[in-house]
Amino acid sequence: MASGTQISITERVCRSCGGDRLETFLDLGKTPLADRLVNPTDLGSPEPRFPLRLAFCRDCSLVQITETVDPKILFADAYPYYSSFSPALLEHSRQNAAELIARRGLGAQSLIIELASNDGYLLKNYVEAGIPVLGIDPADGPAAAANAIGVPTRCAFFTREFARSLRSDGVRADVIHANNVLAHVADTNGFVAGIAGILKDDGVAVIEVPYLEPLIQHCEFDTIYHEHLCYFSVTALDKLFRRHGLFLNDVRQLSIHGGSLRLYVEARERVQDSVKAMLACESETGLDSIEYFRTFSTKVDRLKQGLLAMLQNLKSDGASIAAYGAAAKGATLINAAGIGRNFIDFVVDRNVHKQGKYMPGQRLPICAPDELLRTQPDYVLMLAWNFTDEILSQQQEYRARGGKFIIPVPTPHVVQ
Ligand code: JHZ
Ligand code: ZN
Repeated sequence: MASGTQISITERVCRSCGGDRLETFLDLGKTPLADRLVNPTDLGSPEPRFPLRLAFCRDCSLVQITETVDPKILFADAYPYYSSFSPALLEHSRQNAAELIARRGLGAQSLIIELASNDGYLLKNYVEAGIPVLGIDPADGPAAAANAIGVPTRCAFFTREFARSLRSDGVRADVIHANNVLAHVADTNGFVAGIAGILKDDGVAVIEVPYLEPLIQHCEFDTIYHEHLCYFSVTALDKLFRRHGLFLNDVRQLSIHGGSLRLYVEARERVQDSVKAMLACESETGLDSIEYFRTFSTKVDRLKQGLLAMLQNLKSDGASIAAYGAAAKGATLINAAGIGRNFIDFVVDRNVHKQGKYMPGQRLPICAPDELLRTQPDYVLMLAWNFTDEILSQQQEYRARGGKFIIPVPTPHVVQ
């Protein structure tokens, strides 16, 4: 990491509305970057750590972290996340594309753009149907993987300026996908303005974001890390899009990633009941007020302490424990709770780009999943708890031999 350049800044005003009434309600301390896995050759050097604090904007209700780490450091260099390692995500994406193709009569005359298109996991469905696509992603490894499977992808950050240059080349999209990226961009308004700039008048932006409500209700605090700058409610999103002449017309709740929203955003206002109902529900439950968030920090502490107590008991009974999923959220969990080699022998992950490296901070070694059958630890801490069903069904042999999983959220519990 380059020294001497400014690699993080602390924000004083809201990322969306620019208001200065930000109120911090959770402090996870200084943590290393969740997706910056440590190479074996770097084990001798310390990792940079950055403050991780969550705040609520009293003006527009947006929940956000207050530290912005330089995106080039977060995403561009050796970014290890490849979407295609999850069969469930691939199926979720296939269905999303198939439904839009049918509903909107997309064909050879259409253009589909995906922002943060990663390794082409979603756009490949359109390519197979003969529909022109353009992927845009700043991470060179995943972008190269997409081009290699025939998904044309430009390796770049999507910004207001980039959108302008696309538009001046005559590029305008019928559908813009942006999954799990809106929360990641430092210039939230520039990104949304860029979408407005390249969406056809009758086009739709189909955007997926993790939803704030289950994060708070199910204590999914480990999904908080420096890549995730914003944590969205429908209330905050509605305001954000309107500022750029776009309208959140339809919304669906999805179970993926611990609870997400799929947003249908258009240039023409025709707000459906789905959006009206969620706005009403959020104002009823208080998601638009700081009071709702006041107890969250205590809940997080309770979860961390409960998990540590469980691991300590198992260890003192002589149990061996591994972990599943070198997920970014896993890095937050182990670093915030202080779960290191004293508890966990190794982490397994199917992503070959992660194997052979070490989890940030706690430096747990990452191996291939067959290590579980080779060493048969007594317990496995499920760091990728959002894929629990999928992983449990893959691990039937380990479980049949007596292996058990510890699921950390919403409250730590064991499954046989
Ligand atoms: P996973 C990522 O977060 C990164 P992470 C990113 N910041 C984001 O926004 C969210 O997703 C949405 C592995 N695995 O996807 C793959 C198996 O080994 O929950 C992953 O390394 N076997 C962009 O990193 C990890 O687990 C399996 O069968 O928290 C899961 O990480 C499956 C299903 C996954 O997200
Ligand atoms: Zn705000």
